[in-house]
Amino acid sequence: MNTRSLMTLVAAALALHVASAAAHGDEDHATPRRYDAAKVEETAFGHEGDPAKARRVIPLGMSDAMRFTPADISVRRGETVKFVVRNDGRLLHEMVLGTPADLKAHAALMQKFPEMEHASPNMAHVKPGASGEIVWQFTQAGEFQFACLQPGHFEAGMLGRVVVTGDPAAMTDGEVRRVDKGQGKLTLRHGPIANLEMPGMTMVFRVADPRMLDTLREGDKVRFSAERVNGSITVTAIEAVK
Ligand SMILES: [Cu+2]
Repeated sequence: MNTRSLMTLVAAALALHVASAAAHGDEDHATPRRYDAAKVEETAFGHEGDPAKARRVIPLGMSDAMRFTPADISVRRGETVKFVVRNDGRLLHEMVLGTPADLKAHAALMQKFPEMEHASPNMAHVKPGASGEIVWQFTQAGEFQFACLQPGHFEAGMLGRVVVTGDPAAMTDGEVRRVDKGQGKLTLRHGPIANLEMPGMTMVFRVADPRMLDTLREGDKVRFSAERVNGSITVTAIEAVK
């Protein structure tokens, strides 16, 4: 073999290597998963959600300080949410949803087999500077977790909590006092909100989606659900009462 054909061979091998590395990156990071209702599998903490039914987007940050921000999330049973996870660090991070027992076992496995790579709908591996998504429907009430299972990250405390609260039908009665479309805010006089342990009062809420304000008028009687989302008391569902 002459030098030239050897160089060609080396170049070809390099190109192949680069191509396969890029393919790994692309398959589970850049390209969004395609939702296929026929392939959805139920777990103890719910199942992959239909992106068309995700009415709430929850942005999350991941940092090299081995933290998720926010690390505490509340959702309502039956709700489909879209987590948009941004990697603000310089290391690879991931978000894996599961039961505390699942995640602990999975983390131990990752310590043993650090090269292990897998992709399922409850996880998003995110390269530095990039964003990933998980669309999930929580079908069971309870306390679940999300963690980064890159070797050592879970052990360093890269862990968060999802509390799935009770009955989706549990709503609070209220009356619209003010609709502020510009700010995406709604003032309601309301009865006690059980899940927030809040007594009845008149207060300003954020709304999960500004479109929720489109049909509301001052004086309307409503039923609504409110939760703490990213530190703000937020109306996550609302309907007018005739
Ligand atoms: Cu991490």
